[in-house]
Amino acid sequence: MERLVCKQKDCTFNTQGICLEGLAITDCSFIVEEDFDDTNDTGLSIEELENLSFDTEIVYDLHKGRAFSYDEVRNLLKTEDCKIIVFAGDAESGKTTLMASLNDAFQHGKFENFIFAGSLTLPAFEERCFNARISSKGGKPSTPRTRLTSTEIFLHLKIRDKEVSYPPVSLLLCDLSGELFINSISDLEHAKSLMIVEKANHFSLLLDGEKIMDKSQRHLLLSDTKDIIRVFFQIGYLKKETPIEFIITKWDLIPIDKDPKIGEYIEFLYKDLIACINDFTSSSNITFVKTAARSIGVNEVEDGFGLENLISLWSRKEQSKSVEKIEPYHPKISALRGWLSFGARKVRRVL
Ligand SMILES: Nc1nc2c(ncn2[C@@H]2O[C@H](COP(=O)(O)OP(=O)(O)OP(=O)(O)O)[C@@H](O)[C@H]2O)c(=O)[nH]1
Ligand SMILES: [Mg+2]
Repeated sequence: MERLVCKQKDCTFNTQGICLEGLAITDCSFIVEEDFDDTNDTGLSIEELENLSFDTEIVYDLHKGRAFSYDEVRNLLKTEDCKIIVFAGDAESGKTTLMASLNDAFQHGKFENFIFAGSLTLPAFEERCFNARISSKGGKPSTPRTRLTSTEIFLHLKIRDKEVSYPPVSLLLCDLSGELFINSISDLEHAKSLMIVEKANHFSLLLDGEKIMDKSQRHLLLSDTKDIIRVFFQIGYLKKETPIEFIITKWDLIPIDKDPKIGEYIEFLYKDLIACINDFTSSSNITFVKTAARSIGVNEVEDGFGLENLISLWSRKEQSKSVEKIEPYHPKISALRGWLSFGARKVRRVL
């Protein structure tokens, strides 16, 4: 018997029937006919299979679409080249909502230049969107807080340009609790346990738009953001070449047209953040993006505003990282350290 196989390394044709280059079977020179043994993947003939008795319990370990853990990601990266996007920023700055909204936007065809090319963690995306959708019917949308000790933190999203001129790009979106980053500020050992930052192809630092609007909170937001940058440069996890995005979230809550002073403050914020990075490197790999992943419809900002700019940034061709040494942080130890450093920060602020 004969079957069609693709000879190109890592092509998804053999596993999913989809040509990596987006070509028709007849147009792809890598797809060839090959002799095929009529026994099957089990190595048994049809007759032997029919006579099998099922006394023995066979357990197959299929991935059910949960977010990936570190170990699972290590395995995945052996077969699929993925870009790791680490989302950092204060608790409730909108990290999880932004990730979930990316998938939502793809499902609703909201992007002009990109299409959805698959995900191994669709249920995990759905789980994160569910509460926001339910509560948005009754008023303000709300995403459940990410647990400090969560170990299943990677969401997988494969994207492609609409013209299918380039191969798809796989993204691993890292959904950590904001407290882990805040705790890193006052505890270097804790910061070092977030080794995934060193492996990031992109470090996306979120700035909460709601806090930018609140004069009593904006100063602390800026100083915390600069401290996060400093700590990860100091321990060498952020490097000259690491692309850094500053993402202002909840742009729908910022009435930029009504108050010119806000525009001036945002200009100042940008300059201050660039100056902070320039203390460590003269990198030009810094981008500012404004987003409203889940707009509540004020200030005429639509849902999903700015997300395409992010997709466009992440889909650029760059060197991907070696995956051998991805290590998890240790949730239990980190949680304990977190509480201790949280206490220390409170004291620091009171003083
Ligand atoms: N108005 C508005 N609210 C938003 C937007 N994005 C997120 N939010 C709200 O901000 C709150 C916090 O969002 P999360 O995504 O849970 O924040 P997080 O950074 O993941 O928080 P932690 O998991 O605690 O670190 C939720 O109630 C969201 O509904 C937005 O674009 N506009
Ligand atoms: Mg979260």
